[in-house]
Amino acid sequence: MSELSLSRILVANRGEIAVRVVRACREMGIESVAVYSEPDRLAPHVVLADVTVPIGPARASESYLDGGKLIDAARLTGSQAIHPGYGFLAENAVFASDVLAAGLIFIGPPPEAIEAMGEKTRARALMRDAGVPVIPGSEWVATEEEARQAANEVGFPVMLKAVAGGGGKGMRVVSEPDELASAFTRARSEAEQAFGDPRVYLERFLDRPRHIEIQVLADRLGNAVHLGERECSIQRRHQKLIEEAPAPVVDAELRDRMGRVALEAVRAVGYESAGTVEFLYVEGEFFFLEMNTRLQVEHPVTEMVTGVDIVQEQIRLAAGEPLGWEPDPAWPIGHSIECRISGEDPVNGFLPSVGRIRELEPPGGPGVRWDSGVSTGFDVGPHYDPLLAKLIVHAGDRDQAIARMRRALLELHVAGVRTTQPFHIAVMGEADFHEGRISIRYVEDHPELLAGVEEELLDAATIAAVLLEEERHGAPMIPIRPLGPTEDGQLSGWQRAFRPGAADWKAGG
Ligand code: MV4
Repeated sequence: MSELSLSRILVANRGEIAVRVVRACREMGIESVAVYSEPDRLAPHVVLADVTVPIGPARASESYLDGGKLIDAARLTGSQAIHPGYGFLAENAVFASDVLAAGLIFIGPPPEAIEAMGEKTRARALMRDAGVPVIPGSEWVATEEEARQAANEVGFPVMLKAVAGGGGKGMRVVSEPDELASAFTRARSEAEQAFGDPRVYLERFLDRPRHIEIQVLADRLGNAVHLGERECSIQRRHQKLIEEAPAPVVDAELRDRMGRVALEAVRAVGYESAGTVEFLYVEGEFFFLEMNTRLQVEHPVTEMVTGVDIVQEQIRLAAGEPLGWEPDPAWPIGHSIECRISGEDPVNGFLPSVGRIRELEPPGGPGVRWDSGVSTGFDVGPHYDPLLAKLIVHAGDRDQAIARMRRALLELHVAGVRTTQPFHIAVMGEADFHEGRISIRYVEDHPELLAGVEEELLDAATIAAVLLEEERHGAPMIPIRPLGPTEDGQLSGWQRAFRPGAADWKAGG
């Protein structure tokens, strides 16, 4: 590889993604600078970096969201570039242009591309003109009467969306004409509240679509490639829980079509760097939803099935290197699944769970990747995104990947903080998931996955063993081992489980 013009990068983030970027830097012979808030003083991203800079108190607005401090830290440390990770300032066009104005490289797209994709009706028009299929819908509608006319043209049910939207805020389904008046008023005031812009538009409402997205990479010379799709439907309240590549419903022909369309989107906004074009898929049709102008949480599943290091590519591209390679026609190779391990208690409505991580034993073995932002002894606080780590597996095909993920989840041991681990174990045993029958409503369609501990299934000996385990660990036990008989390899709800070797653990389904 030719000598890169970058020798030091400031990582303007924390947690697992900051660790991921630090790792990419080290492999490329680039020094990394970690920034940290007070409670993150001993966090893994700080421990692993070459240089560290304190940037203030826990409150994100005074640390990780303070663009001025981050740019000062880059100057102070002689960094030539800033990697924003995801979240925080990653899709803030003002921050991106402030970085450029300071004479630094922003490891991401041009600010204009961030801005163009931020305004939804503008993005839709841009995409439509580029030949990208968009969901049938309207421009922004100023009055209830305009909304009614547009809804009649599009056909009920419709969805009202905020022009300044994204992430699901200010969205409203309108099933029939009667509901339009109040939905219009509410959507506008919600949009005003959330974004300071009351404008709304409408689209035909798609029921139970799949969320499928295409990963792209583009250089500043106009070369662009796509790395295929990720299936990201399994989510709750717009937080993804499980992602995989390839998508069960996408064959080579559809991948090629979606990939071409994604590259048209890239061209239309003058995109550079790594990015993701999101689609809703329903019954063989797909429609542009939005473009994420950043590195995404779920990028590893694409890395596993292509062998491309997306973060290293992103850094190379930011340094001005040409893309310089072609996608391999053999992609995707095998199958990859990612489970997000977050500090949320799935038994209690995914309530945030905070506290000290007393014990942490990550899984290992063939095809297992553990991207974590925490270590034993770390205090998980309430200030930041609850994502603790990502468990990623790669195997020959989807069935093998599910078996491998289930095996890895059963090996994982976390004590001190409740996590989404048991939810994931339940999904890996659920029939619809096995059959690839998923949609954005998968979690609400499967309330049994959240049924919680079924005490009546436990006999006295088991309860005694569980209590003993809890006492030994000084904390509520994290269920990691499905207990009791299973039918056809699936769990009926997710059951109390305990550590291998702690008591009479039998092989589950
Ligand atoms: C939709 C939709 C159904 N029909 N648009 C949610 C976030 C926002 N960016 C777009 N979203 C949706 N738009 C139409 N016309 C359903 C959703 C949606 C969704 C989309 C992707 C991933 C998760 C989702 C969860 C709920 C709703």
